[in-house]
Amino acid sequence: MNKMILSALSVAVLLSAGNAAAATDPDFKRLDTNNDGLISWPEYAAKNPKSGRLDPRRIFDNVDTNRDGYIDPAEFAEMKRRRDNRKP
Ligand SMILES: [Ca+2]
Ligand SMILES: [Ca+2]
Repeated sequence: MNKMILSALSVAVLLSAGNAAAATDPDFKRLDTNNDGLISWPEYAAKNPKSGRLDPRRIFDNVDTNRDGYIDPAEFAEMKRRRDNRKP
């Protein structure tokens, strides 16, 4: 019994450590519609329809730096950091 609680706790700690970067970021949560902690291309595309010159697929691929097909919280935080640095 205690062992089960302990392992559940360590899983929770591991998960929160891995997603610490942006798991609580409301922008990330808005895009992660199924709440699995990753933004998939369909999730991104649903919230970012193609408009004008901006191609959401190119933006998505740009943010997905390790090319696993998902934007994780660290990649999302890095994208926001780069975007904020561009501001004057
Ligand atoms: Ca998701
Ligand atoms: Ca990725």
